[in-house]
Amino acid sequence: MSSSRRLFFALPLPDSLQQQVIRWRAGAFAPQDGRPVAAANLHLTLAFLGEVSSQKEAALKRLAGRISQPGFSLQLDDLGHWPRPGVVWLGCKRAPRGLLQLAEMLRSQAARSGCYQSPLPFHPHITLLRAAVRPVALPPATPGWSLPVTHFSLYQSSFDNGRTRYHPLEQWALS
Ligand code: 2AM
Repeated sequence: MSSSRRLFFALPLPDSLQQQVIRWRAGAFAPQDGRPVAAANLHLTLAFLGEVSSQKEAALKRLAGRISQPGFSLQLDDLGHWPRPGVVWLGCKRAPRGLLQLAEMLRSQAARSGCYQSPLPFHPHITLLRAAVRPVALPPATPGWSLPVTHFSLYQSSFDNGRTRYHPLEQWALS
């Protein structure tokens, strides 16, 4: 019987940006606003795959390796709160074409490989706080970081000892 893992494709944040984001977040939100996502878990999801068999994982990795597109940069200049899933997020006011193209390619490869894809439009975001179900006073602006995107990664999501961890499994360069 083949094992399966919970997987998603995402953009990682460089360590320096992770640290900048968590320092800013500590001053921008109150403890009761929500549960901060660990620095190492900050990412921008491109395509959520769900539970994937090892055979399907191998096929999705082969398809990801065939993606050929240039890198791009992303202005992290937007903030929002979705009370229903309880998420406070950092995103971009205008998603660059390269980001939309990459997410669309990975999502359509996933759908064709039998991974359910939400019919909701892709809304690129980095989750900052979870369990944010009550109203949150959002800061008026972000510090205006720019994320240089030179590669994308496949992550495994696991839950051990009461903690969610995202392990990067493989990455592919954009060139
Ligand atoms: P979230 O941060 O908005 O919760 C790993 O769980 C990543 O996949 C998270 O970025 C999460 O988005 C996203 N994710 C989890 N379940 C998902 C689903 N059913 N559809 C789309 N994205 C999902």
